[in-house]
Amino acid sequence: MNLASLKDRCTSKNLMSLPITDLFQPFRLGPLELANRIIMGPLTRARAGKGDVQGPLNAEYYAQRASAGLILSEATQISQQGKGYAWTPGIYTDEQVAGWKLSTDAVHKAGGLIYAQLWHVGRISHPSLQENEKLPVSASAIAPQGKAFTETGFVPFVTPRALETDEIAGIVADYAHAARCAKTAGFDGVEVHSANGYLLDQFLRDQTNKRTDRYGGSLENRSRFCLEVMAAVCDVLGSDRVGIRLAPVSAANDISDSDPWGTFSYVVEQLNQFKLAYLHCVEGQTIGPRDIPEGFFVKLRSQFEGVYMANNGYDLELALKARRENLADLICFGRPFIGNPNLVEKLRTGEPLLDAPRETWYGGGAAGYTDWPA
Ligand code: 8OZ
Repeated sequence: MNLASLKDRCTSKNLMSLPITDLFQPFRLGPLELANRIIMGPLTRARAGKGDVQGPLNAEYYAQRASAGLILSEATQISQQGKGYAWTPGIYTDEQVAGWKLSTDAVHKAGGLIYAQLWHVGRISHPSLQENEKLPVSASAIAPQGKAFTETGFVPFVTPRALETDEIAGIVADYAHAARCAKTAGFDGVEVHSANGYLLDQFLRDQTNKRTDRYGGSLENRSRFCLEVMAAVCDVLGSDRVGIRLAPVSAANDISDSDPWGTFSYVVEQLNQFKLAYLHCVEGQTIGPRDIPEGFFVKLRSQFEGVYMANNGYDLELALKARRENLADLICFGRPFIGNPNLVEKLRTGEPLLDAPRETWYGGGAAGYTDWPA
């Protein structure tokens, strides 16, 4: 179904004069006026250059997609320690800031808005991606199942080193530094990536956090790191330019929790103190099925006193339903933005979407990146 066919079905004159959906209508997000409620989700594309610096090609890619209501950048590491994949960009050096400035300028020139997604992968890394081949860090010394994506291919994950209690303040400071860098680079805000089994998620969930200090054990303790990061980032940018991403029921990167509802309803309640720009949830399995416990995200959303951004497997039909039933304020589209830079227009007119093959997703150059027809 597309919007054109939906309109065809409305025969009453009255109905025709009413907007069928507000999906394509402007939306106020903190100080920003989004052109529509369609968000380009964070998409790892692994095309950064030397020093994890983005360049003109990345700027062209983002500018091509500027008709999204808001672009969320690909996950971007806050430090070398936060890196877990080959060729992902950073946002902590002057060169990285200058590189990102090309993208934010290009997006703004094209009439769009862009947030940076701040990322620390924790144990989802490998010594070959770390400074001096150090061990990756996590809440506890528990190895994830699976393989790391390095410059020489996939290699098994290693057992990470558990962070010392007194190291955590330094990582909070790294997030604040990255937020300052994002501001200097011209981003309109930042999203803290606290989902998909990366560092903050490793602290939140009880399968990966076996700590006995003030960052482990109780819900209050497991949430402490994430909330400290949010406070620090809000301090830098103002909370109305800060969002957070959670994936409460996703098992991505070998993570789980004995009580996802207990953990994440607590986290969301605590997040209310900040008055964030939004809460962004991966509903179901990351890059996988929307297998959601009954009512989970409806309840979670009702607990959050702010804008709710829904993500995972959305197509036009599901997005229209989400707005019709007011299940979400903003709808994130991820993979469809790879092959359809003008996705918003295509959804509006019903033009068929192109499906970008998996081989184009990660790594490489312009092919499969900036050469999709608009
Ligand atoms: C796919 C490939 C590499 C990274 C995430 C940042 O899961 C990612 C990611 C996804 O959030």
